[in-house]
Amino acid sequence: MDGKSRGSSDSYDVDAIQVLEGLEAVRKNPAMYIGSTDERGLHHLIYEVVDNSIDEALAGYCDHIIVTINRDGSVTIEDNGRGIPVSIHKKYKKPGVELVMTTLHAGGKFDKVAYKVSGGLHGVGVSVVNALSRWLEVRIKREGKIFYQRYERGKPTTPLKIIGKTEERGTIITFLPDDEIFETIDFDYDIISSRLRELAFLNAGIRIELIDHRSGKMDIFKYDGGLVEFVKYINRNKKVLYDDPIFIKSKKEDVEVEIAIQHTDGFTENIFTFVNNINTREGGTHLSGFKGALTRAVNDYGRKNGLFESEDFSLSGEDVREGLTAVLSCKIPNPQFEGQTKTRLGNSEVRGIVESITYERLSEFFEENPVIARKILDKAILANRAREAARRAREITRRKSLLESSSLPGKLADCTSKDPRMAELFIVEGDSAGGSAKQARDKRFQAILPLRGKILNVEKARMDKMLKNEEILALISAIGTGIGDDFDIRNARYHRIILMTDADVDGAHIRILLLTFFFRYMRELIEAGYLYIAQPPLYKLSKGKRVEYAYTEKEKEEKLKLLGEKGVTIQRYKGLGEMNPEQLWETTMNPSKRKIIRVTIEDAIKADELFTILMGEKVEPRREFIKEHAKEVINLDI
Ligand code: 0RA
Repeated sequence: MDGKSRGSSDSYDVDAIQVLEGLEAVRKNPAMYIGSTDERGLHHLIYEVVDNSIDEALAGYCDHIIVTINRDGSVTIEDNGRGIPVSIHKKYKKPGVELVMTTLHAGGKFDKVAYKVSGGLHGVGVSVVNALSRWLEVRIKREGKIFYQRYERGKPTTPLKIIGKTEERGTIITFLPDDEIFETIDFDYDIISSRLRELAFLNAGIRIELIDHRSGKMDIFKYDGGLVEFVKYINRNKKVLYDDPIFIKSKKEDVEVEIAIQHTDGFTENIFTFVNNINTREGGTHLSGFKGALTRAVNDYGRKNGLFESEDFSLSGEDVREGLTAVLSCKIPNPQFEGQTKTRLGNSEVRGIVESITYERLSEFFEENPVIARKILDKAILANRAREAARRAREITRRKSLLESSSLPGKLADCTSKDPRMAELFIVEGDSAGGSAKQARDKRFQAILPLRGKILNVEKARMDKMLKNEEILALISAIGTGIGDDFDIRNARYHRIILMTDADVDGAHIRILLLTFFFRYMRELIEAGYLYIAQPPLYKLSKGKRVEYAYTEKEKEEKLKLLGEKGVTIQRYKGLGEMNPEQLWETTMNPSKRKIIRVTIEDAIKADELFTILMGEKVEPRREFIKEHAKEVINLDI
């Protein structure tokens, strides 16, 4: 059937068919619209609706958003914006809201081209949420009335009705995700709350509430200080060089730039960048503009004020960024997202804009705040010296390892395969578990590196000191990528690096420590998705000859019922050492049966935060943390 050849009189029918096909396409290939149908995709449904409310807020019409998880598992998003239009569209002869709900990117603000970001959607429109919901109800407060319409799997089941009167304005959308589409429809409070907190930081003044009627939990996020409060929050457990973050806000050629900067006394660089509220994890032109300007402004100030020892001395970007926490947020009209996860900003015009705004404002700030400028310069000069020392130390270790015929550590039991795509490295805590793992493994593609003793306290150590630690050296040379300036992902000897630690406090501790190490010194490895955590079982249940393993408390209860409760022996595994090699293989190492969890940058950030609390200089947060988490630390899900 060729719709275009028809007369204009029945164009309505043609449109209706197209509309239908539009949403059918979403249901047929949901991943194309929301990235995936796993937990991540599920949560994107909420973000998509919330993004529309945030757009209303940015346009100046809305300052309050409430997200409610209802007892039946549905979610309600309410805002006090203008409300989705309800008047009948001249061409389509339907209320605006019905078009918005049933057409892919229909209507005024939905005309903007959809762009996909890291495994998810943004700006694809609420119609996608509608298409992927078992049911969806929309209520609109507008023109003195309350309007209502219901849909099931994207199709209207009622017309738009007036159900009451009100003087308020706003939109209330409630939906239940379709369990035929999603692997799980169980919303996770913590996942939602951290994104909403982030949105509240990024959009100063908007009040965002989260209420969970399943558990009674709730949170209210409202940050009048915006990015300044964001940076303070990130640094809340760190020692800072100056109390108030430096704040820059400016606009040039339709590009809005906001930056908050604060240095800590630590050694790591923590720059978070966002474009239109999307985390640009892979960086891009805005980030490189910012970095360039920061280096230039600090060097210019140092030179002008005679802080450098010689004429030709200059600080590197890394020197200037040591201990830096910064959040950079840009709002731009036509973002181009590139890179593997579509989270790198490609717009070339943005580099110069961010660079000139940062340089001007920062230079101005340094002139007006010489005490803070001096602190930043002293820190960078110190970093420069340490880096020089580290470089010399590295030269020595490099030469030393060249002298030794093979640079692979002695305790590494390597695999036969030399193809990194196939090869796996298990990092195992302790020699006895290491021994079991060596017997258990499939030698063809599984390598084992046992780590002994308390690994170096990375927080208090500098790069040069760290390189002398035997455990860390073994780890670095086994992985093959090098660290810091030398890091090159192409030299990774394994594309799966699996942390296998005990399910007890020490195990959790070592896991946090290793995650922190990877986060700080081999971050790209995490970003490439090479780092995993093994999931050893918590329990072994046996009855006669039947043996079942349980990986969670819930699973233990289920399997207990399955085996018939009576006469079941339950063994709780506290350490990997309690399993014999066969059991270790069956439950934890065998690729066709095991469950391993890929570490995300978010996990690593969480670990880094925990690490700072557990091992950092400040005593009070650590005491608080241990008091609060004494029990759960054993089962930390990171
Ligand atoms: C289309 C046009 C206008 C607003 C919206 C959609 C809108 C959508 C959502 C989704 C959740 N909350 C929302 N709030 C508004 C512009 C309305 C106007 O011009 O009055």
